[in-house]
Amino acid sequence: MIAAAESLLAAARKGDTRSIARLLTIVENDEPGSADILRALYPETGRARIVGVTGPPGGGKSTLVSRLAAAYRSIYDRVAIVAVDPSSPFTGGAILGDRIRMRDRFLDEGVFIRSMASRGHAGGLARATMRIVNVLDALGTGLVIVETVGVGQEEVAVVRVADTVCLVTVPGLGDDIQAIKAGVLEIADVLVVNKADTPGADDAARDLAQMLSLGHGRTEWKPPILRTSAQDGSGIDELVRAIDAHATWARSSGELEERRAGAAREEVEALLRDALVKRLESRIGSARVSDAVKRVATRELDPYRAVDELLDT
Ligand SMILES: Nc1nc2c(ncn2[C@@H]2O[C@H](COP(=O)(O)OP(=O)(O)OP(=O)(O)O)[C@@H](O)[C@H]2O)c(=O)[nH]1
Ligand SMILES: [Mg+2]
Repeated sequence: MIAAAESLLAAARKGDTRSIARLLTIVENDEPGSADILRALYPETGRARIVGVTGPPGGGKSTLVSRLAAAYRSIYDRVAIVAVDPSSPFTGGAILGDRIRMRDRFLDEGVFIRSMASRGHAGGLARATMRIVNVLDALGTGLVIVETVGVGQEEVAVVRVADTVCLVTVPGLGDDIQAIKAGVLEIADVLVVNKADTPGADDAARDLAQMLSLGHGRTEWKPPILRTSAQDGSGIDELVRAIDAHATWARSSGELEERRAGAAREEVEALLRDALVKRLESRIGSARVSDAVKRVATRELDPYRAVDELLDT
């Protein structure tokens, strides 16, 4: 391992927040040294619980996540929040402001907050998130809560790595609630109607129950539907109990093992693909690859033939 990464790791293990932040930046962006760091830490991963929180923008996810983190601090010495912010970390002033407010309101030094940009990660957002979670896990974080906006495929992929996925909706979405249906409802283990202090929470819960009844559960787990107000804190204890109940079920049913095996397979296959492409390109020669790409672009060659020809060399 390069010396800089080694000393960073040593400082991070002692709990130095700046070193932890730097370490996370290296693995998030897959900078030089990233693979070495993850290699060194991997044997110590797999201990942290991972809870995913997703849902439409502005639904109160960050507020709810802060409440959850505060509640779980009675069990875990260290809790981390990893928030995938749709805006850039440099322009996301409002979000950062929110987070500082929340830290003041609910959180103590035992909670580590990390924001990630939602774009620009080599190999995808879900893998970058998983690298961050692994580092936090190895550094002794008992629980990592991952927050993403549940809109795109990539965001859904992010929370799929969680042991328990919470889908947060709000009253008054009306027909818009259909928008969250695709992909997200299928992976939700716990459904939350947040802002239950505002009108329409019963309707929202009923709509969710109806949507659930249409789907065919992949497992025998029946996602409970809870009402919370992250603002005043009501329903948070029940939510914690529901998340814990799912975690207990996931452990005993083999679901947890299956999810973790799925994540491990995806990571190994992704690395294998990267390595194979690199190795093949260097064997074939990048000039030949570029030439084939050019001929595909000008319709002289179809992409299937191009690959056949390149592999034949
Ligand atoms: N009335 C009410 N307002 C809430 C509740 N929870 C959050 N809010 C407010 O809703 C707004 C959005 O809250 P956030 O926690 O930032 O929501 P978010 O889902 O994280 O938002 P994005 O990350 O931007 O998608 C804030 O003004 C919160 O104060 C709640 O339970 N009731
Ligand atoms: Mg948020």
